[in-house]
Amino acid sequence: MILYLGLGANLGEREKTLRRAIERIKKIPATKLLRVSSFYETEPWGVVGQPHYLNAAVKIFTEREPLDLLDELQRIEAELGRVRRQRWEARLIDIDVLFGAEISHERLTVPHKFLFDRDFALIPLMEIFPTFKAKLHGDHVIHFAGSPTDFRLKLVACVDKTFGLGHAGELLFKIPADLKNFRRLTLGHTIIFGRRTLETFPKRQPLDGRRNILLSRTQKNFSGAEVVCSVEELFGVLDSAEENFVIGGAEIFNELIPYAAEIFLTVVDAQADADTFFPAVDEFILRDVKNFDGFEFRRYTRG
Ligand code: A4P
Ligand code: MG
Repeated sequence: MILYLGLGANLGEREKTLRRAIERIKKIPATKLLRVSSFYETEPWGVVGQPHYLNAAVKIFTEREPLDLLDELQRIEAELGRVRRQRWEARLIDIDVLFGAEISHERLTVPHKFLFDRDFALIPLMEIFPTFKAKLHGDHVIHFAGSPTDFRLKLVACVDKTFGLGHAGELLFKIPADLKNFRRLTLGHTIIFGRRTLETFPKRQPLDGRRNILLSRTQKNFSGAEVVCSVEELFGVLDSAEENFVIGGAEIFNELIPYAAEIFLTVVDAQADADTFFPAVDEFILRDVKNFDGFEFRRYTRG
C-alpha cells in the first residue's frame, strides 16, 4: 500500500535528524521510499514556547501491515533519540502516518486525526501529492533552504528497452551520440557515482572538467575525487547552486531516485542481456522525447 508519512523535529540538529530519519525509513524491510518533500520551517502548532519545527513528508510503498510499520517508525524515533514523556512536547523526531489508508485502531488512526487542521503537515504532503486537495489555514510555514530536494539531483543513464543498465560490471552500450550528450550535460558540473561505475571510467581516472564525488561504503580514497560513505554525508557536501548529476550504477540510482528532480535516459531500441536495471520511473512524468536512429533521448521531471 502507498502511505504518506509526516516528519517533524524541533530539537537538536533538526535538519540532520530529518535526513537520517528518511534514510532509515528507506531501509525498512519490504518498504520502498518513493518521494521526499522539501523541508519546511514551521511555527509550533498547538503549543507555546517551543522552538520552531522542521517538517517534511515522504511517500512510501510498503508491504508491511500498518501496525508493523508503526512499530518500525517508532523504533526509528527511539534510535534517533526520542524520549516520550508528554504529548506534543518538543522532540528530536516525530514520525506520523498522515494519509493513504483508512485505519481506526487504538494505536493508529489514518488519516491522522489532525491532518486537515495543520499546514505544517498539509503543505509538505501537497508538494509530493499534487492531486491532494485541502484548505490551508495561513500558518507560518516556509521553505527551508538546504533540503535534499534543493540539490535537484538529475539522474543520467543509457538503458535498453527493458531499462537494463549493465552486464557483468560493464555498460551495455557505447553510442557516440550518447557519450557526447552525457559530456554536454555534465561538463562543468558535479557528478556522483558508485565504485562499480568508477571501474568503467577510462583508466579508472576521475572524469575531467567535473567535480567528481564517489559514494562508497567501502572505498575510502580516490585521487582526484571526493569520497563520501553515505547519502547523509553526500547531502552534507553538495552545493544546491550547482547542477548535480547522478551517473550510476544501479545501486546508486536506487539510493538517490527518491530525492531526484529530473531524469535523462537514453533508451536504446534493443534488448540486451542485462544483470542490473535502472529503477522504475513511475513517480516521474515524461516531458520530452527526441528520436534518433536506434535510440531516443528522454527527459522526465516530477509531476
Ligand atoms: N497514533 C495514532 N495515530 C497515529 C498516526 N497516524 N501516526 C498513536 C503515528 N502515530 C499514531 O503519538 C502518540 C500515539 O499516537 C502513538 O503511540 C501512536 O500509537 P506520539 O508520537 O507518541 O505522541 P505525540 O507525537 O506527542 O502525539 P501526537 O498526537 O502524535 O502529536 P502529533 O500529532 O505528532 O503532534 N507543530 C509543528 N509546527 N510541527 C510539528 O511537527 N508536532 C506536534 C505533535 C505538535 N505541534 C507541531 C508539530
Ligand atoms: Mg506523533
